[in-house]
Amino acid sequence: MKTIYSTAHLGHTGYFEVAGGVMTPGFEKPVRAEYIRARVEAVALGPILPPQAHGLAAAHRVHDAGYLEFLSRAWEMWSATDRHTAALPMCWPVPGLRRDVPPACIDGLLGYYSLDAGAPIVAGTWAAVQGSLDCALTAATLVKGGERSAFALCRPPGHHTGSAFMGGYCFINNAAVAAQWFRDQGAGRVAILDVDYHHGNGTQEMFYDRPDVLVLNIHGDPLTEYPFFLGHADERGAGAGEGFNVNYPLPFGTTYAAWGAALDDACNKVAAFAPDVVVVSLGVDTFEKDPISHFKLKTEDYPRMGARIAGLGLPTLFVMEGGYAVAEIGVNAVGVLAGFEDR
Ligand code: 6XA
Ligand code: ZN
Repeated sequence: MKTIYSTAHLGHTGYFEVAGGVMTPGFEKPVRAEYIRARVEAVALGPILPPQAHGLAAAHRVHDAGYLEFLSRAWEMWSATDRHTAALPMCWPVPGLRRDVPPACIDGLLGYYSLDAGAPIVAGTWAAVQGSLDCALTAATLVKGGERSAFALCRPPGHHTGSAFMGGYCFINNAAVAAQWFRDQGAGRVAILDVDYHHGNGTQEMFYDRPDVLVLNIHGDPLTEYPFFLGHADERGAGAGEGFNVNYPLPFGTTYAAWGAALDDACNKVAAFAPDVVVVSLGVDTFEKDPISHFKLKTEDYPRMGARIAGLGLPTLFVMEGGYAVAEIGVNAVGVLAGFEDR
């Protein structure tokens, strides 16, 4: 399996997040991707290749134009106000406030276009975001060209990003853009299987009323876990998309016994849908030692996960999402890919 990796991610660094009420160095940091890349090399998974530049046309298919314009200019606008720390929002248009008049200043726009204060923007963020998207689209091109699978080593991740907001470390929804790109390239049906610990709210939002993209999420129950406001089992899609969104919210402490049963059910639904391609939002924050998550998967569970997905016998694009136990992130993420390849 080929891995697509961009050094552009290295510039998205040097920021803080609020965790437990305390300013904390970001859990989503460059070493994550570097350890995964090192593990890909160590097990000789296959070649590691740089992405081709794709521009933003594919992103415009699922993202709001005003949002992408904001993202591309956010650092320039923020630093023009003589602030040099990461740009973060502090005020949001919750129900009861107006959304019809977009603010004309960077502080207002940050809130207007975000879910939370969890997607800090620094000088290198926009280049990293574009590099991450390029990794997804370059890997998608390999799969479209006939490879059984490919691994987009994306950083920053993407699945919390909706059509017009950032959040949860995410800026452009790499998996969603790739899924739409497959459709635009002629795939009739695409399945997105999100195995990250957190619900992929952005991906769900983008395809919620569509029957051509089946979205399945296995994740921490939003009653007690981020992103809190989406990801319940009764969210089954809307209109023509009714029945084409499937959520598996699971409680804190979930081990592979229950997690694997959800995966089994999800894979059966994917098989019945018979997509042309599967996009896996691959997060390994389900790991028992993850510092911000509460599932109890073990390192030996990740190859089993990969083998079950391989059992679908479908072309598969893996897109990296979360995972913050950095010492084990390479072993776990590449464990899924090696399990997929049955080695
Ligand atoms: C709250 C937690 C953000 C979760 C990010 C993640 N700041 N999503 O891993 O998959
Ligand atoms: Zn996550």
